[in-house]
Amino acid sequence: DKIIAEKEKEVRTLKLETNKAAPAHQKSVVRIADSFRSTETMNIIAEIKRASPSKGSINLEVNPAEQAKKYEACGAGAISVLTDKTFFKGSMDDVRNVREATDLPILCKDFFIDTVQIDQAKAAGASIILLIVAALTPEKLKELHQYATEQGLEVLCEVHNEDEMKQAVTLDAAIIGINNRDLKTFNVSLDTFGRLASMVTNPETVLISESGIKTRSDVLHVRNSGAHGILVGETLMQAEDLTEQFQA
Ligand code: IGP
Repeated sequence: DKIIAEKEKEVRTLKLETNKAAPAHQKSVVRIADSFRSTETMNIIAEIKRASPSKGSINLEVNPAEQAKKYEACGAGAISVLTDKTFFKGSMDDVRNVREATDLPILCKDFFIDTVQIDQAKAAGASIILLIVAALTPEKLKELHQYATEQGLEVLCEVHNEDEMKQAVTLDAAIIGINNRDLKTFNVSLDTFGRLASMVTNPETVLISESGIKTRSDVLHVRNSGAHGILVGETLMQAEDLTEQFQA
């Protein structure tokens, strides 16, 4: 709730600044709803995350463009960039810098509550936005989902319990992210993934397991429950040897 209050302030400022928005990026980028479904191996969305409310500082010195290039070289299928400033110390400039550095799909990870933020993400070069079901009313969720889709963006629809999953299924979201971390308590349980994944009936839906993934056995665990992809932040931001970490 604190996060949403902060976002509302931010959106008010953004609306005043929209005329300054840069023209949209022209790179054509693969759609993960297609690319993730057609691969046998696990798809990795590698995240640029400087800090978080649960962990504090994770890696404040990171150069997002360099980090994205390393992720790409290691075989990441997409890059996630946390742009929230207040709680995660990111910015929309991070997306712009990563877009210069790679042609991979970019997920702009923020708390989206207004279409003006979607315009901004697109202009910065993102191809996917995050919609957190827990942070939106059903009407808002539908409105933002439709708007982003019309703008040619993909939507990662994030859920972490049964009620939220029902909403994502009703929306017929093409990509559903199951967050293993409860955003209120910060508790992580990888079993959340399998429990909620079993509620999805459309075989075309791409399922992403998000948060708290650290080891090879974690990856196998969610893979066996049907994950097409994983979203990994902290483990990759703190890895001594990224190549080794990706192979694990
Ligand atoms: C990555 P981790 O535990 O690998 O650093 O988690 C990602 O799932 C996490 O950053 C995340 C997130 C979010 C952050 C998932 N959903 C919503 C902020 C808001």
